[in-house]
Amino acid sequence: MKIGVVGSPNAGKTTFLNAACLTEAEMAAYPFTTIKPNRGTAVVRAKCPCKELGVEHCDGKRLVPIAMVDVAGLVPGAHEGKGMGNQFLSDLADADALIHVVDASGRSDTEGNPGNGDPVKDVEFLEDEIEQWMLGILMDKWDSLKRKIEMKTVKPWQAVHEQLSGLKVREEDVKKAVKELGVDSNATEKQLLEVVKKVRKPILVAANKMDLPESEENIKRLDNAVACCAEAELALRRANESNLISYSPGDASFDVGSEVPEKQKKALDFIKSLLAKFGSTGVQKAIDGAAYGLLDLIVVYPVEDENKLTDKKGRVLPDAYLVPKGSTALDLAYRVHTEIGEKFVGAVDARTKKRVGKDYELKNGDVIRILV
Ligand SMILES: Nc1nc2c(ncn2[C@@H]2O[C@H](COP(=O)(O)OP(=O)(O)OP(=O)(O)O)[C@@H](O)[C@H]2O)c(=O)[nH]1
Ligand SMILES: [Mg+2]
Repeated sequence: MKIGVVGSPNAGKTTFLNAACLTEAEMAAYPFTTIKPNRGTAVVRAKCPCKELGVEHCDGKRLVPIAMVDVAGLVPGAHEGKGMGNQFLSDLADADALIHVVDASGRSDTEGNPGNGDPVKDVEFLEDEIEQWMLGILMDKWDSLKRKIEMKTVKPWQAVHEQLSGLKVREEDVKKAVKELGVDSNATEKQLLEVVKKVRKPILVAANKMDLPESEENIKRLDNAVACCAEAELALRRANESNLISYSPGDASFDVGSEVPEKQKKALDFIKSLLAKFGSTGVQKAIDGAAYGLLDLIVVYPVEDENKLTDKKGRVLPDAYLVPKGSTALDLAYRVHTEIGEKFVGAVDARTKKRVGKDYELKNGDVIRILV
């Protein structure tokens, strides 16, 4: 599973990635600082089953890894090559969901230069860019796909899925959209755009720079956006790494140690007041929202000993995997390793100690031993 971080130049995308992944990618107060994508591993919060099952692992707050990629800023017309252009959209191809980092202060224009921006318009144009980019990929091959449909070598939904499969669209979504919209070989570009709108990568809006005074009014106009301050999250995560404070991603507060210099204390006090107002920095809330809200993921824990809940080395609940709801025991086996998937003969639910088959549908928090 992978989250793509997108948005206008200078919106704070790389700051968001660095905060989420504790990476050191270059950030700066001018547009197009990022050209090549920055990659990292963020975390999704989950409830660890250790306490419920009476084993020693953690304090019950589990941080499950998820891949993240931050790309060059997108400007209106990016799908036609404007700004840093089209090829940068392809860095998003294998992202399952997108977090759109918007500069909620409106202090930057759509090109990322100082000026008057409108975060609500940013949300609209970005959705449009993503849709036009995907439509372009579909239209590129539509003539040959059309012939295949006419010759009945593929069904219309298969043709659309084949062409968009590199973009992580879901088969069931494509089937549903193509059926609902009655797409066949005579489909118009307009009709295909409607399909793309229904199957495109889901987007969560992170209204960034909430620390700036102009943001407050704008955030009210951004429906369903997560108010966010990437800069504050980055400061807290780094201060926690240096043992200056005690902070866990997504927390509503933090404890300040005695070693903190006076100047830093002031900055931390300001962040504390932001957290009191907004509940958190919003970065973790946005990531959790993408994983659970947009992608409907669940967390499962493979083990090799269903009684001790350990792997071969005796590590308790060593791994946690994010998988789509509806995944089966066999899907999990393949996720652990292709070879484990190929040798799969069954699985054991560690809670009930009952054996389950390949089609067993995993539940959130399941602890599973795979038998090979
Ligand atoms: N006030 C404020 N500034 C922020 C916040 N997040 C990022 N910034 C600032 O915004 C500027 C741009 O940050 P980047 O993370 O480089 O932005 P980007 O979207 O990756 O920019 P490009 O790679 O150029 O597209 C920097 O000066 C950051 O310090 C925030 O939460 N609040
Ligand atoms: Mg950047």
